[in-house]
Amino acid sequence: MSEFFSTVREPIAYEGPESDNPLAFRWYDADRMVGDRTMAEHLRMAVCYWHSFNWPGNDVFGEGTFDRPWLDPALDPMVAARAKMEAAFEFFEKLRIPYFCFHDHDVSPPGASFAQETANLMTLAEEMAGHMERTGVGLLWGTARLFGHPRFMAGAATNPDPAVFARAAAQVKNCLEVTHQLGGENYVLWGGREGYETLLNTDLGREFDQLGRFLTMVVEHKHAIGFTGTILLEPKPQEPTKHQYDYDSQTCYAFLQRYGLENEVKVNIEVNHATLSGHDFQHEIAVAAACGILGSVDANRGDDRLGWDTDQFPNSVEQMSLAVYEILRAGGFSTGGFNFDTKLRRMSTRREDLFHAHIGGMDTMARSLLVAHQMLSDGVLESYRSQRYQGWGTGLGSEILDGTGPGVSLASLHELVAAEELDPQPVSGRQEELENLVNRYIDRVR
Ligand code: XLS
Ligand code: NI
Ligand code: NI
Repeated sequence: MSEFFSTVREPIAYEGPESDNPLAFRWYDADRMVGDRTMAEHLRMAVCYWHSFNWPGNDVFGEGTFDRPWLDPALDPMVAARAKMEAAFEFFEKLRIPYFCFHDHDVSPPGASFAQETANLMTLAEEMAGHMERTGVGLLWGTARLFGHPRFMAGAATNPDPAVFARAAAQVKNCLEVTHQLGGENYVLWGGREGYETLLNTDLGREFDQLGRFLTMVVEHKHAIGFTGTILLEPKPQEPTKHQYDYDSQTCYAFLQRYGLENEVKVNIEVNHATLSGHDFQHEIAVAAACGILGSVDANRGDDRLGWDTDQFPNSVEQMSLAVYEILRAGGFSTGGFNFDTKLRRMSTRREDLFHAHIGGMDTMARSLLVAHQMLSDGVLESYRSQRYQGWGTGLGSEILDGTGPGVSLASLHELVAAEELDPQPVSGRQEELENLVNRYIDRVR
């Protein structure tokens, strides 16, 4: 196919913060060392196939507005999938993004039968391997679309009909194997319809067990085929269902523990899902890190005034810096990365808009990385924090934690308080001072 993004002639280059070229990076300098890794190695950014190439720009009230010729229903589906793939890889290469992510049905038409669906996916995955090899773009993660077809309207693994569970399992087997073949680094399960619309017809306990069983089978198959990537759940509280079981990171952790999967499965945290669940993004990252299940991130942003998943491109360094800080504090990504699970606004109809959107997102992540890394390496927040908890490292604190000495029971603590008339004094949390400190880093980083 001829060039699709013909107004962008060259790969996007780094030109520095003073550049006014809208088609250049001002902060993302892939090979710049930040501590012991390059920016590219820290951020491991990915473009998502679905919003960027498979969505025509429709909404519940209106039709598609975008210029995406391969979405024309009159085209043969395999021809259309190939044209889409060419355009997608042209975009990845020109943007110089190291990774992408996909759902099975983004890259391959389902066809009329399951046999057809499987054959299409295997054929197109092989062609995709060729594009990956040619461009050097890697697969951050694959996932199966278990929420689009009407058969999944009442859930996939949590469907009242076991045949739907079986169909979903078969689809995941295909997609997990393709992800493995393509060298994917993770496999994601977002439970789009694993939840309920009304409790009047729902057996919650049964559905939890079905979901636990499904995930166990996915983990077993991962080991059976030798896939060494990470299996990730993607928490989201609702939308499309009224209530989704993978509500937030802490809920996912409890679920994983209940089914004995907490050492096998991690989470893929999405910014806009975090805010929908009533948390902020930094909170979700910090909880996942504290539970040892921080896997990967879907980078985007919501709208403060809207209660749904608007999937806008991240553009707040202030917000992102704090989240990246939590990620670095936890040791950084291993198999995970930042996937732009983001979509253009429906009026952004120029082909080139996809570049502007991603350049802004990538620059936001890069600048946030610089802020977070500087704060962490200067140790300023960490020294406040360790000072605040220093009592827990020795003496009474460690005796309580170890269950020794006066820390052995409520009764022994009662004795201690009575004998010594313990009367600890409140200590300032210094929140505003710390907030000002963070702002100084945001202002100064270069
Ligand atoms: C939807 C989810 C979805 C997953 C992949 O809200 O973010 O896009 O990331 O299935
Ligand atoms: Ni997502
Ligand atoms: Ni989402």
